[in-house]
Amino acid sequence: MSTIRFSLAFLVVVISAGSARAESDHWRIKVSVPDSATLQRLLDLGANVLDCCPHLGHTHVATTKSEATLLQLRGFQVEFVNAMPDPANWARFYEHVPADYRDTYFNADQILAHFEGLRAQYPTFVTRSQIGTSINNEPIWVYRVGRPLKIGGTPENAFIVLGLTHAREWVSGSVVMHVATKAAQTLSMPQAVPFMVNQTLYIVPILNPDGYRFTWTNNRYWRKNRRNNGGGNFGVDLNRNYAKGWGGQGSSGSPGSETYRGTAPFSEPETAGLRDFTLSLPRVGAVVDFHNYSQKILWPWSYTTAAPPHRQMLSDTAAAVEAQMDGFGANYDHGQGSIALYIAGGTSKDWFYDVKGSRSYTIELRDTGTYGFELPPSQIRPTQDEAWAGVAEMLRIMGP
Ligand code: 0X9
Ligand code: ZN
Repeated sequence: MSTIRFSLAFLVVVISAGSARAESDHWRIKVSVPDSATLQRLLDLGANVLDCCPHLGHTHVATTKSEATLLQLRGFQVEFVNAMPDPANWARFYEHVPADYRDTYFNADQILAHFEGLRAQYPTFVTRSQIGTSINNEPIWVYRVGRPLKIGGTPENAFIVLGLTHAREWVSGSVVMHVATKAAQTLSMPQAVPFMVNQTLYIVPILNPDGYRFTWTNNRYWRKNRRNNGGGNFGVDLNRNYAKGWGGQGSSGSPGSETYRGTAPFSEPETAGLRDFTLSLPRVGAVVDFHNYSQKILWPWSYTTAAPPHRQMLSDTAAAVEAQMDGFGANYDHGQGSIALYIAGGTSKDWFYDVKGSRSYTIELRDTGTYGFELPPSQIRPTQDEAWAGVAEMLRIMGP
């Protein structure tokens, strides 16, 4: 009884403190999770938890006003963070915004149109090919940004860049547009020699097109692809579907889980297409899989806390990249994925490192949790700038 009275009093404070923002029916709240029983209760209630892998301490949850009240009535400690547009209507929220990729989020068609624009503007340096077809039959494209291939020379050193593996991590799509744009612009300048000599960027703007479209039309917080797993469950976590460490800790065998690994390594057409494309390349010197959020540059392994064979090289590279990325108002960290973040079997960076020996990274972009996946559009530009600074440094380090 006393809990309920306390909760109701607390709710009044919450609403009045946020009166300007509380007009929206959709809130982001912070729920304290002191122990695993509380966490389990929260998950059992079907709360829309915003952190990928909820942990003790506190976790962000997307709710309606009445769901927030309900949580409080059930004894959860909650705190209002900010108001949000209706997650099922995110597209409408961006409809009226002028379309510059530096200042606003682009939907799937707009992102692909941007890349097509680059291909039209820089036909010598930008080409594309299809690496696969998604579950819902959408082509998955890779854009090659580099100098024309020289027949018979040293095989080019490939640098693979991935965007939008996780559907709700929108700023990763903004960042890969910028990386492609800067690289193409720089290549086309006469003074660009020796920029990207014998190096080629292969950029997959949207690895998970079905999931990404779904975040614009149905659920802003969708993470996985759109595989129908049966029993009302959808989606495989593409970043638990790679072969290295597949099935291990930090992934789930339950089709309803946010980290569902799928029925087998590369069971998904999105990852299988990327695998085949990667294996067709003679050399892959670097890979960056862009995600958000937490401002971390993560190197292998993810699947184990054991050190990778090239630990020093991976760590030194990450430190140099971090030094470049830190100049734009955000502070990044770097570390081994399994240690600096958490153990996760079947992720991209372990597989690329394993099969190609690449300098392989997951870069978790902004922020550190204030806005999380709903990073305000005003932060797109600095996030793009720091990501390009990081990629340019990686190009310098990886060599021809
Ligand atoms: O869990 C993931 O797939 C990544 N984080 S996210 O919040 N974007 O979902 C991290 C993958 C690599 N991480 C580890 N090495 N643990
Ligand atoms: Zn992610």
